[in-house]
Order: sequence, then C-alpha cells, then structure tokens
Amino acid sequence: KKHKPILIWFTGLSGSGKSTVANAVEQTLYNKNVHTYLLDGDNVRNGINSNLSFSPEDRTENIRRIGEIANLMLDAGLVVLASFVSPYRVDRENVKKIVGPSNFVEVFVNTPISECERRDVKGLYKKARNGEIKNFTGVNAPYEVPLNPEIEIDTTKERLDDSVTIIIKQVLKKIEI
Ligand code: GGZ
Repeated sequence: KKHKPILIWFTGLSGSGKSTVANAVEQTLYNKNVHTYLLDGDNVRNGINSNLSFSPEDRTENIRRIGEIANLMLDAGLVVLASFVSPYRVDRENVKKIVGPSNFVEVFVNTPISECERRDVKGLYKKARNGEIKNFTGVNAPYEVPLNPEIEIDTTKERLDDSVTIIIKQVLKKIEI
C-alpha cells in the first residue's frame, strides 16, 4: 500500500511511556502494511551517537543527528517514529525544519514527573536524587514542554489502546491511506 513518509516525534520525560506508546503505534502501522522504522535511545545512543553525553550541547547534537537520519529515512519513503526525551524546544523545532513542517507530527507524552519517578523503571530518578547523575531531565536538567504539540497524551489518564487510536487516526490522515 502506498503512503506518504512522515516523522512521528515522541517527546517527554524518562519513564513517561514514550517508547511504549511508540512501539504500540509502530505495531499497529505494521499491521496496516505501513513500512516503518523506530529510532530510540537503544539503536541511536548505543550506535551512531555513542560518543555523546547528556550535556546540553550533546543533547542538541543527538537530536540534530536523529533529525538528519530521519530525513534520510523519509527519502526512502518510510514512516519514521522517534522516541527521545528531546528536552529543548529549539532542537525539536530544528528537526521539524530539517524534515519539513508538513512531514512532522509532534506527540507530547505528558506524564507527570511524580508518576515517572514513581515508576522509576531503571532506577535513574533515584540516582539523580542521590546526586549520582548530575544532569537528569526533570530533576536537575530542564524539560521545555511543547507549546503546540499536535497530539498530547498523559499515560496516567489515557489507556495505551486509546493513546494509540488517537495517534493512528492523526497519522493515517497525514499519510493518506
Ligand atoms: C535524561 C537520561 C540521562 C539524563 C541517562 N537525562 O528512561 P530512559 O533512560 O530509557 O530514557 C532516558 C534516555 C534519554 O536519552 P535521549 O537520547 O532520549 O535524551 S536526549 O533527547 O535528551 O538527548 C534515560 C537515559 O537515556 N538517561 N542519563 N542525564 N535521561
């Protein structure tokens, strides 16, 4: 089935559920025969961006490279999903410019930090509170909330299935299938 390429950009705190939602959206698109690729910390920060830290400068470079990689994938005709904290508004805006505003869907996974910290899946919030991680987003590094996200989800209020339905509806409209 033919469809337009777009980049679905998931932004939110560590533990907000970005990757869970992105994975579920990707699965649903796969079932509709949409050709996708999911970029996340696992396949980017462990590979091409393994030389980057979590300093503000390196986060900016992380997101810039991801934007350029996504742009190549859009050239190849894919629907690209990207799941990164991406705490700086200007960096997300820059990605939008790289791929072209009409090819970009911003999904703000707006789970309250109290809930992210309660989950603390990887024990990183605890470490950040202990001072073991110096620049942890939401604890001692900033997160700039999106001012105009196309889609906003609070995983404490929305069930995963409902979040996926909302996103898929918007995405299918954009990719015209
Ligand atoms: C934020 C950190 C940090 C610091 C390690 N701040 O829950 P996770 O583990 O899997 O997601 C977080 C991930 C963030 O990487 P990104 O590439 O998405 O960040 S950014 O967009 O800001 O470049 C977390 C882990 O890496 N992690 N140290 N200091 N998250």
